Amino acid sequence: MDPSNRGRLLNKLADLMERDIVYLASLETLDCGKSFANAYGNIQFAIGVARFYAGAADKLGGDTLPADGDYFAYTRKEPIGVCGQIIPWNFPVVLCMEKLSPVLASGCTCVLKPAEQTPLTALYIASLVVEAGIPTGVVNIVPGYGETAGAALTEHMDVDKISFTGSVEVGRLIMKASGDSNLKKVVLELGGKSPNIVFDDADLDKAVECAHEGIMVDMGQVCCAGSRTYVQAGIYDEFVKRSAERAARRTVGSPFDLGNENGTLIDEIQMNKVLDFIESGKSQGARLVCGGSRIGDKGYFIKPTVFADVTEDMRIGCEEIFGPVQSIFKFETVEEVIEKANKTQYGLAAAVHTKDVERALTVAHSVRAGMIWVNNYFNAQPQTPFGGYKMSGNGRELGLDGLREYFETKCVIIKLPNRNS
Ligand code: TXE
Repeated sequence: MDPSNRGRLLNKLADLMERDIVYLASLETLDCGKSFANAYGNIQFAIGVARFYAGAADKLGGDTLPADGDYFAYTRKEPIGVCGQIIPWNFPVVLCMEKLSPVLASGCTCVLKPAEQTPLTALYIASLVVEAGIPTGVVNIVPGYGETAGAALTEHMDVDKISFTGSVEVGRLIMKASGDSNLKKVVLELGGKSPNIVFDDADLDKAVECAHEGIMVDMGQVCCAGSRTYVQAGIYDEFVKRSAERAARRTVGSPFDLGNENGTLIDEIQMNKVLDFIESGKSQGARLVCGGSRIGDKGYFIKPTVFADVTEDMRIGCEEIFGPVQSIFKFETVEEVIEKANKTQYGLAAAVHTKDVERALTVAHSVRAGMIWVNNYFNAQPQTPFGGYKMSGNGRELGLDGLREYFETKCVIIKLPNRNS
């Protein structure tokens, strides 16, 4: 199919998602427990991703190369082929469209496996794929469990690429499965322990709010959550006090009630994992200043929790919690905080809050992470590449970098009768 036609079909899919946005957002809320407002915002973002890649479908080409001698050389961008795509439960529609859109734009095909906890929206999107007129067989959505359906994709000899978002443990299994089968290309988007650094000169109100949202949104079940809040000594006590007050005000309850900022965690397993981290924070000497327990005994609601005086050797200071738990650390100097920020196996995101542009850039360029936010947290756009350093993964999604991951580069070298002919 012509690239411009692929773009048209992708735009048609985006139109249909826009038409059914309330239904999709309701399904998403029902399935994963995130607030309806967030689910709605997520789907708007996913539609933006589809439109970005629809526009890009006929834009990425190869190069002509300055070859030496009597040769003419150029590159072609060819679609990789069949892509296995495995997604988790925290952003089902966003991740579905982050993976489907470049497949359609590039001319690949895919088999996408949603998470076992949240298959509903991907299945509904499958019906919209049909309605949009995307040819049968191009997009295949296959719900199932990880160890069976997911593993089958990673081991398959006819799958050319796996794009995976999920845990580090499963990321390792996927790399191994690739090595044991056909060495398929693997792109991984894994976890994080992202530092959110606040200097003395930052706008305190904005920084407190930003750090709060950076860890509490979607109950903290976000790979790039700001799960280590580093605060400079001069404002530390005031920052801790205001963060505790803000967390105490955060509304938690039915995700369909528009007055609630947080809904429920995904399931009992995740809730118990987070409660276990909270207990470890208490027993390892962090200072609990807000929350610290489950809400009631029905559903999987956890009180927004804030620990102060956290250090990197505590479990809550170095492991991914994936829950509404803010960990606040104290620091004195730029050099010290850069060293601490980098002292992690992860490298997904980081943020710095300061009015000093030189300091902001020093931190931005010294922290080894794929996304750095200055005086904001979480701003991701369809145009901006997203992905991690170190054990947060490899490859990129979103932006043109994300699209390039779906192509092979073929180089054609032609012998000419004469130099410069
Ligand atoms: O992830 P899994 P889980 C982190 C977070 C969370 C932890 C566990 O810390 O607490 O991981 O969550 C499929 N072969 N993140 O258990 O198991 C599975 O079916 C192929 C961070 O839900 O990694 C699902 O579709 N596939 C993360 C997907 O992998 C397999 C988001 C993710 O599940 C498989 C989610 C296998 N052997 C959790 N086993 C992020 N980066 O945002 C499982 N799967």
